[in-house]
Amino acid sequence: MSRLIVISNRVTQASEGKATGGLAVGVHDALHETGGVWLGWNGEVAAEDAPAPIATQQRGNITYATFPLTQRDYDRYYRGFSNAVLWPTFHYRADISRFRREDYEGYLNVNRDFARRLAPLLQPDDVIWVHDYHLMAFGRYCRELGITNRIGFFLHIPFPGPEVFRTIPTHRALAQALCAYDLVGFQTDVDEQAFTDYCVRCLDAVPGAQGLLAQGRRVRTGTYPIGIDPDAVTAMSRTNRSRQVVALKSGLADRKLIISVDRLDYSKGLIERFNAFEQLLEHGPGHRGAVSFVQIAPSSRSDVLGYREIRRELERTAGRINGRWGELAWTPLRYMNRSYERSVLMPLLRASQVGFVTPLRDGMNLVAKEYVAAQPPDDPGVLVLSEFAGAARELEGGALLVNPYDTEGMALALDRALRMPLAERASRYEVLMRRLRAHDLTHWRDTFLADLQSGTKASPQSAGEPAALV
Ligand code: ADQ
Repeated sequence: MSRLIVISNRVTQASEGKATGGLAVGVHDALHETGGVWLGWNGEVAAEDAPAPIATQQRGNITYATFPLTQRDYDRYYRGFSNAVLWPTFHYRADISRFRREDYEGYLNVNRDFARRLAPLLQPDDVIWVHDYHLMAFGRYCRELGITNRIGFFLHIPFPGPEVFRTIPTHRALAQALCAYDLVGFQTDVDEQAFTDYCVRCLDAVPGAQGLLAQGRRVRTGTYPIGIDPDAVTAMSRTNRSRQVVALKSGLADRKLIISVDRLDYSKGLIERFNAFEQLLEHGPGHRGAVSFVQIAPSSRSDVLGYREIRRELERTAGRINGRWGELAWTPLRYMNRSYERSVLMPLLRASQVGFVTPLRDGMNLVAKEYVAAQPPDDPGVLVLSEFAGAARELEGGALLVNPYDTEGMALALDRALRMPLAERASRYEVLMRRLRAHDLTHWRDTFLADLQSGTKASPQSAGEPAALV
């Protein structure tokens, strides 16, 4: 069996207790089975401006190959092009994108640097799996270095419609760079179609049974919705011995609980959600004093422009809602700008009657899936889910789908969820669990890697002409 090499912006080591998210867990599982290397940034910014050497650490059959970024790379590649251009634009927020040529050049430099660091570690049969928007140009640089191994790329976030993608001044070079991969995977068929449409319209690509013929080579595309390990989530949700969970339950008394868990980000639709909760109170007097809403949203990327403003706006809105509706014995909305361990989060999801997951745009949204798996089968809660989360494609029919731009519609869905009879909740839960099991994390990993390995290996001739990226 080939060795697996995983490349991602950040490398997290499970044994240090940091690997909490879907990507980290999925990558660890994949690597444990085949053995291999995980290469990427160690999360630190080096004091010196010269690139630091790779530090390798062997744990079992996995080699962690990590390095710090220089301050300049961090500013341009990470804070700049990745998180101030690609992240907003791919979430349909071209209006807040801040394109600067030097950031784009920094992005390319780091992508090239990742490829150069990988080259000496490679063996001929290694299969390379690259993750996410930080590394769209990595494959192209590997080809320039003469690397012919199979290289697959998976995009964890949405791929925007062609007209939105075109707002990035270097859109063409980015899409051309993606065509250097053997397989480009997306969360949903909508994302895959958007990429194909762009390539056909702007790169004169020709779609066919074997993938897109673009830039003188074939690139295959596919849809691989990322999943969770439902049984692991269920098991973790049952161990609610934590002090915080006990305190929350006793504070709630007999009140119902609506819960939301996100990273603090403008794509997650937090303000819209707060406003919908307020409408529920305004138009449903029966809910006043009878339901509490807990929003957990720790800051992420707080040094990227715009994030501090969202935090302030959320604090203002939460304060206003509590000031208007709160009573001495009841705080309607509790907004917590801090993170909790998964061992606390999963029991919290289980303790709530409604999971309120309403991003304005999301690649998948694993919290939606975790909410379902954390429910007690004999008295499950209801998932209220944005139709613009990738997860909605799979969870339609079981979750109550809402449009996050429709405040009234979201309030009505909350009302319906809070009053839903047990029989309907149980049958929706059954439907959802069947889907989560059929498309779990193992399925995601195995289908992507099987497709990557089944394709024809790139030959130096088919690696295509390296095109200028600037
Ligand atoms: P994220 O935007 O981080 O991920 P999401 O999928 O919801 O969003 O969460 C990933 C993981 O982080 C989940 O396991 C979740 O439990 C955890 N998490 C989220 N908020 C947390 C919090 N407040 N405290 C602790 N843990 C928290 C990106 C894309 C998503 C895509 C994933 C995986 O934006 O659309 O689903 O990658 O592909």
